[in-house]
Amino acid sequence: IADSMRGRVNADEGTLQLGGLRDYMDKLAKSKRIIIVGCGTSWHAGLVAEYIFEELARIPVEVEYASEFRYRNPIIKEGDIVIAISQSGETADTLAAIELAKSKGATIFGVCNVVGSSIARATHAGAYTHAGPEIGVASTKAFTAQVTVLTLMALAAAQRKGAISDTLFRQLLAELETIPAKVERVLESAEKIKEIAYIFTYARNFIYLGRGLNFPVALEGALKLKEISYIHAEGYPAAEMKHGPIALIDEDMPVVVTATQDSSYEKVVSNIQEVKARKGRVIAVVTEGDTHLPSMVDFTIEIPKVHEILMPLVSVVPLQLLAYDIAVMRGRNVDQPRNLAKSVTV
Ligand code: F1P
Repeated sequence: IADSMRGRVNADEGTLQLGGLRDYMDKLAKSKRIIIVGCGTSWHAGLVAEYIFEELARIPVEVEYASEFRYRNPIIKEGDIVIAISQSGETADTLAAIELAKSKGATIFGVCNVVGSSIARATHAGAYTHAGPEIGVASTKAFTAQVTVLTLMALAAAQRKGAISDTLFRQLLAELETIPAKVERVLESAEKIKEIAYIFTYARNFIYLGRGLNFPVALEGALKLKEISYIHAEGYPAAEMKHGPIALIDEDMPVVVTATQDSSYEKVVSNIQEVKARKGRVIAVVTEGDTHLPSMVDFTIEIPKVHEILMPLVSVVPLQLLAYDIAVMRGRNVDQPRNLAKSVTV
């Protein structure tokens, strides 16, 4: 995160500047619609960005799998901005989505990690995440870095169009600086997460739930478990559970719920009650000091209090660790999972 921010943020007379987007900031702030494309983890970062752009900059956002976008005939209007997110910068579906959007006149921004990659070169402008090389195939720090950069983009656009108060703008920028220390605090729970992983090492299925900004985090937690431990896992918005997945819940179903104390806390607590009433085993990610949930659920993992807008940067970490520990305990090669390639170029 620190690397993503370093060099990206230079306060010029109190205005947030993002190097690679300097000449395009007006276009971004004035855009009528943003379309975000990406695959896998990058798509999840896009879903987080949808909440943040709409909340802070009040620009409508659509998020689409690049792998689907390229196979339909999307309606692109003048002034549309397409943001393509890719860790490797080489994903074929994302590259094809860019070419399609470009041919229809959209302005393309890239959020990539690899400097000079094919996607970075195909875009009009962009911001690098500078997260360093991902050692493993499954994206982890790329997610955090992508969300950081997208948050900075949303903040810069919001400030430029006057959609955000100066107080909130400054508060979020200052809080972003505290995220690395908060992530360190989450890592202090590593032993506890390992104990939980041990108990569920041989579970056959998992459900992940979250609301608001924690919904894409639920998707990402489930994807990490699938990718590196090969356990079937599904992520859902917590409120969607009753529309189907609730039928799956019994005493053999671990349910990972991100239940941090934010605007959706009460609702998530009632979703947890629904799971417990059906004997599901709940692992809840909770805010430090929550005295209510520990007595309701089977296991809790505490994370520090974070502004709701920045929550995914912290709440994703225990889910990444849980997936990692389970995969290691199952004897999987976490860096080179079967059937996966670092960049999917076909
Ligand atoms: C997209 C992605 C990753 C995933 C795996 C396969 O890559 O789906 O999210 O973890 O590595 O590719 P990218 O476009 O972000 O490089």
